[in-house]
Amino acid sequence: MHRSSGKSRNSKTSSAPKQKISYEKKVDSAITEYAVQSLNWLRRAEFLMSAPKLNLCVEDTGYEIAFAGRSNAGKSSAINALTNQKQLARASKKPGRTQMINFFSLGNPNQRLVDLPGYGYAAVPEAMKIVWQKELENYLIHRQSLQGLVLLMDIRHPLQHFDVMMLEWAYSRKLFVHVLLTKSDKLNRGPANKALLEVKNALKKMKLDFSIQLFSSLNKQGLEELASIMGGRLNFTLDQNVQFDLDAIPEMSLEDDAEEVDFEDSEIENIQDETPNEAQ
Ligand SMILES: Nc1nc2c(ncn2[C@@H]2O[C@H](COP(=O)(O)OP(=O)(O)OP(=O)(O)O)[C@@H](O)[C@H]2O)c(=O)[nH]1
Ligand SMILES: [Mg+2]
Repeated sequence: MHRSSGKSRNSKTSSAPKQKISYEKKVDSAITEYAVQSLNWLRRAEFLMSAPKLNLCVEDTGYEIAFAGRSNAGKSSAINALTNQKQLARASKKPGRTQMINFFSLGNPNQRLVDLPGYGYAAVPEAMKIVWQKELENYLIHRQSLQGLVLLMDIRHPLQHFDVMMLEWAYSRKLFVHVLLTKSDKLNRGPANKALLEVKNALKKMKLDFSIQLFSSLNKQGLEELASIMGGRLNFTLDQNVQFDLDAIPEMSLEDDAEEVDFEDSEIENIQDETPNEAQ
């Protein structure tokens, strides 16, 4: 049962973050017991394996949700925020960091998060891009355990060409899509809500099975909402024996050195690929 606490986290977070944030931390007005327990469950995440292609992925059983989006959209950071682990997925200022399909188990190998390589990273040689696109397509079309996608788009650059392509793939497979407008900390509340409404209206026209929210790995806006969606889609069931405890919500923490360098699209085109060719 999802039960609202009706409590605000304002009091809890006032002592909060290490890093400089020039805006007020945005807090969901009501946090459900289900969200809290989902967050605690997600903290169990462990790296399972990396695969360069579909036929080398973990066994296609159980449930998984894949995080997809343009390079630098914040996929790896979102997985780290969600699991409250600083380096579970490797995040980087340098676009193109994630180069494999990375699987994370949630206490059980049949419930997984998947960090996909970002698309739209122009510094990758054309031939490699084509191979990657094919692998991504293979994964999205054939993966039976895939329950849905979390599609991440930088709130300042939503619905780019590849994002629309992902949405079309999702639609063709009747996959559920949960959209995160990421880096919401970069905009004030008014412009952020305006962007949310605009993207929502555009998606409605695509007749998708979707939901959408604002998200920030930096100030943790939308974390509980995302955790609830993950729990629901990955078949996480509420443990009625566990006491609902608001203090059990993971505290936010982002190291000072995680400060972001922004890459505008044109800059992404020009960055040389210095990323080592290793897992993740
Ligand atoms: N301000 C801000 N910066 C963020 C946020 N999320 C991620 N970043 C920064 O954006 C950059 C890219 O983040 P990643 O999580 O590595 O992005 P990615 O989508 O996994 O990138 P690829 O692996 O290249 O596909 C890093 O410098 C992060 O610190 C956020 O919510 N707010
Ligand atoms: Mg990544």
